[in-house]
Amino acid sequence: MPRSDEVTPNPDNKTNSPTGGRALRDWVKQVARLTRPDAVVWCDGSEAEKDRLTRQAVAEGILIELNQAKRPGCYLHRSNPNDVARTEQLTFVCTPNKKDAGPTNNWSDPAQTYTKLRGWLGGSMRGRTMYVVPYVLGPLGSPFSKVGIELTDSIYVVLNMRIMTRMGAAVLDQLGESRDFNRGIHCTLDLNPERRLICHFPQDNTIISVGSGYGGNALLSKKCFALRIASSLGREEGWLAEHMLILGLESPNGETTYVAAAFPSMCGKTNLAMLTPPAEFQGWKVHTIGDDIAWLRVGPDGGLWAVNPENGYFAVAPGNSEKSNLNAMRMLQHDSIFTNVAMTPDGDVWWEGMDTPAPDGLLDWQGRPWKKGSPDKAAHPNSRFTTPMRNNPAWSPHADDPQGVPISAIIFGGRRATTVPLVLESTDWTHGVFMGATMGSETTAAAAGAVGVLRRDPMAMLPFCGYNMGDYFAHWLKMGIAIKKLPRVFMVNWFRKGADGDFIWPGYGENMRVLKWMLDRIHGRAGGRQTPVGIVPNQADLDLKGLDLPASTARDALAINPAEWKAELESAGEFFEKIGPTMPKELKERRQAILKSIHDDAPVQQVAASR
Ligand code: SAT
Ligand code: MN
Repeated sequence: MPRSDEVTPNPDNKTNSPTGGRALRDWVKQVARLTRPDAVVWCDGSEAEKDRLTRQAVAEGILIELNQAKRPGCYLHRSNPNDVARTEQLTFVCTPNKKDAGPTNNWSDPAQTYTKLRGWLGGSMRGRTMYVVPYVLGPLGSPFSKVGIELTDSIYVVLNMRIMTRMGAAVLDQLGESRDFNRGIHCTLDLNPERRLICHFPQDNTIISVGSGYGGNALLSKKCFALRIASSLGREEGWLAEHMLILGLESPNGETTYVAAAFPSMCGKTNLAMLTPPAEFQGWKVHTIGDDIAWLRVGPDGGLWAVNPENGYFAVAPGNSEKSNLNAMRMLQHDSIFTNVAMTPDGDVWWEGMDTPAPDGLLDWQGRPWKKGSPDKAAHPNSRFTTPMRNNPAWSPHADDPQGVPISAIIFGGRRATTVPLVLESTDWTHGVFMGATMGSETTAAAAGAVGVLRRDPMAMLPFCGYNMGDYFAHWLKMGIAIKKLPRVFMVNWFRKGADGDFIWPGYGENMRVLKWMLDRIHGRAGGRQTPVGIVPNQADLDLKGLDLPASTARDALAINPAEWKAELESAGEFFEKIGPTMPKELKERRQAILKSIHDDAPVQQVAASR
């Protein structure tokens, strides 16, 4: 048996054992001395390594091989039933000063937390293998990109990281002798929720996650590094790490406009990122850059440029069908890992909302026989797929562009049954930041806890901002000065309900109609009406041709109800109070100004196409 304090080379990689620079090797040794794994394997990202680990995962029951004739390269993972979503109450930002984590994050003292975690980690990998996973977020060699190293004792994590990031030996070449890399330690322990913690130490560029194998808790590249740690780095270095998809829209005359959109988890980011335009939009093309995270910087032209730090999608499975997301259904045909979906008797996957009804003999997400009409879902509501971004037929090669893509609009959206119209445009940058800062959304199954409760989720970053939320708003306002060519800012709501309790707007591909209005605003081709809370399209400004939507329904979708908005702004004011002394006064003043201007009989003011 190899000595546990020694780095053992990857058996697949005898000729070229990647062992990184000195700082990296020392850190890996130090963690191995603490956790005592039987072996340390440096991952090189090769196909041979993937095959070997996949075979091992199947042999150990970590992955179930799906029907390879129907879905080549696809596997199913069933997680521990107590470990199916992010656990926000167990997620901590451990800054030296509590106020730097702010009122919206759980905080614990870094020294005490390190001591506690060291205790849990001591000898925790005995009998296991520790994998060294080198990855880069953002295109290799891009000025946006950052290196991370995740040490994990989970093969499932390694195989997911291989899809989600640019992972392998090339990363060590980019890193060289540099000490500038994110240090991530992930240890499965015994999946006891009593010993589950996801801790971030922004001052040390370090993450320690124990006791969970769930994506957002265990794939440290994702919410932990690319959002919590990166948002903190972005504040220091003058850029933004955001919970946003990035999408390019190409018009029939070849003009491509890129937008970035922030929505909370499970509000359709993946759908929007690869949407299929309605039949009436012939000649329009959608190009996906990313579906979850955007890193945004001021470019040489003074505009805002974005890259997707990730290389794959880790998205919700239920609800995906050929109708709701054709591209997703196509990309899931091969080389994907499914987590907690249901399995058919012929070794295929199934979930609620798929085009085909549940077949007989279905096994639910826990592997138990499932009967039609059962009140329990066959697939877990937060069941997921992990797929390489290149699998997506709408994938844009600009996702690999080191300089990123220029962003013409930022979109904020939430899940709101009332109040927020289909679309609203801000009047200036501060108003746009205000819109993001006051975003609310009804909670979903992406995080443990009650579903359907309205909570403020500013910029969809409430669970992901790695520092004080008030300082974060101030950073957004400051970025408005640094960006010379400002993107427009919009707010959308696909989830408004009518008096009958049904969604008013059909959503999915039809959202293209709303995006088209935004593009027309950007390019000076469409007007709208000015309301106290922003610019709303008139019905005639929206391209609704071919859509079977009664005029009264369209009116309901676009309505601004003064009483609802007064209550909304009062509630936003309570949230601002909770942020406390770091809350920027520009946003507080804007809230008061908007509140004052809301009248029941305010005259309608038309807005011209260009401004
Ligand atoms: O946190 S995950 O990235 O696993 C899923 C989500 O909530 O967006
Ligand atoms: Mn997300």
